[in-house]
Amino acid sequence: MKNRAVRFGVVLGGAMVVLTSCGSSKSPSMIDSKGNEAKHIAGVWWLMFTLAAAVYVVVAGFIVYAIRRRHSDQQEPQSDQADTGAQRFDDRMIVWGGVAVPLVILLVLAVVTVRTTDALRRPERNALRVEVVGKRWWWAVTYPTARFTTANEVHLPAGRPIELGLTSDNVIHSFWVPQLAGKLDMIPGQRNILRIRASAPGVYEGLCAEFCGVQHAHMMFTVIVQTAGDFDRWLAQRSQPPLEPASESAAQGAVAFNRLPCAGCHTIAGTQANGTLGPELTDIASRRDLGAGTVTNDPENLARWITDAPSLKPGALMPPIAMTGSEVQSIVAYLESLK
Ligand code: HEC
Ligand SMILES: [Cu+2]
Repeated sequence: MKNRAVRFGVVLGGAMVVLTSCGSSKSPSMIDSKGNEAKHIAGVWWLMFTLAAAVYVVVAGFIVYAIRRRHSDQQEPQSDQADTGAQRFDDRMIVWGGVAVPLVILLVLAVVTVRTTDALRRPERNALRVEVVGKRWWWAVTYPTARFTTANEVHLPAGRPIELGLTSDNVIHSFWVPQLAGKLDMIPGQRNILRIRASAPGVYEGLCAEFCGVQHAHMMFTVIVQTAGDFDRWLAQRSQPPLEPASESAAQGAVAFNRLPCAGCHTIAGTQANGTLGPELTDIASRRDLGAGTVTNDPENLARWITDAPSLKPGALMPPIAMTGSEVQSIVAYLESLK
């Protein structure tokens, strides 16, 4: 019985370590930090983990000790004198182990947490501003310096401080890139500031961390961190409107796009399409996913998405749209040309 309890404790402890530290490419771990802010947070996490593990080991030790003592007490009852001695020991343990030590641990954690939170909020000069608005269920991303908007992908330069302005025009969302920074709520009518400095180029997964409706689970995004040079080139290229459709089919697609309801909900820079209910499509061909991480962006998924988006993302606020086969073909060709 005693052994089983101990074994259970060890297994539970081990399982918790494994569960909290596991991460895959689509669900990254916050302790695998790749940015300044995430490193601070991971530091606090490790401190908490170490202290909690120490407390766990000590408490488990006492449980084993208590079980043993009761066993031996039953076999050979102690004298009265030994009993009062044990009582005094127990009282001291309650004062130290039950009050003094927890107080010190909580105090240390409080100080470290407050100092870390403070460090994360400190404004940095010449930070690059990027505005992100939480939508249902996708992300509008704007670069005010370049007057360029995109969706569901955030390009950032490595090593440079970034000021992300976060807000929402519907319900509350929460912006979270575990490997780069802590999560921060996106609240209608308020602009919260999240500071990020990514240490190295790479692709980092982000997600909505506040339940926001039926497709909350399909509200993901990608952060693409580039070298400063690559980023500047990307931004300069994005600031230009897309080229005129080159192929016959793409040109027909552009016409169909404006005739069908698409243009009322989507913007394509340099054209008459200027709707804002759906994601900007100016650079749709260069984006990795469709529907905020729901499916890969390839011609097949694109064709299915534009005719019946809710079949891929139930509840999506883009209605199924009736089109002829050739309209679908040409619109896909047009969207594929928007790089
Ligand atoms: C009523 C508004 C509305 C109309 C009309 C509409 N869309 Fe959308 N569209 C949306 C919304 C909202 C989303 C985002 C859905 C989501 O991810 O939850 C979207 C997403 C998309 C996406 C995926 C973008 C991305 O980055 O994930 C494409 C491509 C797209 N629409 C193309 C079209 C085309 C082509 C048409 C016309 C045939 C069209 N849309 C008509 C609202 C609309
Ligand atoms: Cu959300």
